[in-house]
Amino acid sequence: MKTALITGTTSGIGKATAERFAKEGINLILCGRRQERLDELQQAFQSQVKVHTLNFDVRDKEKVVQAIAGLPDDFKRIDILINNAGNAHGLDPIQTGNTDDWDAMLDINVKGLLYVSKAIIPQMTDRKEGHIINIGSTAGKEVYPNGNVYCASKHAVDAINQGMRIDLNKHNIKVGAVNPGMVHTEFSEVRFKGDTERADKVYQGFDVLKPEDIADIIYFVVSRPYHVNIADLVVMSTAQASSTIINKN
Ligand code: NDP
Ligand code: 8X3
Repeated sequence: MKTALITGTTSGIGKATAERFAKEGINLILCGRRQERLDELQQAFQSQVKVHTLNFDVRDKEKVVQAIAGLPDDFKRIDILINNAGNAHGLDPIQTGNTDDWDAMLDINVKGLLYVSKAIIPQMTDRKEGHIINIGSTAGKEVYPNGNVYCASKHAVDAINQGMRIDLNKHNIKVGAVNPGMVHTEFSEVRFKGDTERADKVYQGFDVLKPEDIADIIYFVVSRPYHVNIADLVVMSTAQASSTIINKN
């Protein structure tokens, strides 16, 4: 049985992916900062697979290292890493952007992803086997108005995904990105700092992607034979043609 460590499993895409993996018999290391949600998920999945929870902020380099180094024996071998934790903070033009928001997006989406990867990659290179999936975004392919720093963070994920694949190639490690367009999760609620009315409007009037749609694709990616690596995948709702062109009713 394989073991996957998924960051950001307390909500949205990470949670749906954990649910799907549990159904498919993949043991789980669930990560996030909201312990009560991690506990609920552990309760829900532990009749299907082995589950361990890790509570750390991906920004905290020491905690990341400690959490992964301290995994119990049954969970020490990580076959699949899903770098999913991430978010947007604000949607402001560059000239009035909030520098704390910028720090949060770069620290979580870019540096956090690197810290978690650095803590796990050595065991994969030692074994000459492992699979890393980086959750990017259409925002990592295309910049949209007021998306400036969030888009920069996801362009960085795109570059890191390519860099990881190149550097880990000789170690036989699979590396790929899944880049979704809009998915209805807590993403916009976080971006708009709890303004649920504004967040809901983002997804009104069109058939937006659901977290389960992305979980399906992530499971497809991890279930290919070892010699097949999905390197870079972009997925949008049928109603969405680009970050700004959406066929709303
Ligand atoms: P959600 O807000 O629903 O989930 C985000 C997850 O990330 C939560 O489980 C949260 O857990 C975790 N997280 C956030 N900050 C931290 C942190 N500092 N340390 C540890 N964990 C953290 O959003 P989504 O599911 O939509 O987002 C998941 C990924 O998908 C992100 O990388 C996002 O950029 C990307 N994405 C989302 C799209 C969308 O439209 N929704 C489209 C394209 C990409 P907790 O708060 O418990 O720590
Ligand atoms: C999240 C999708 O379009 O809100 O990455 O940036 S979008």
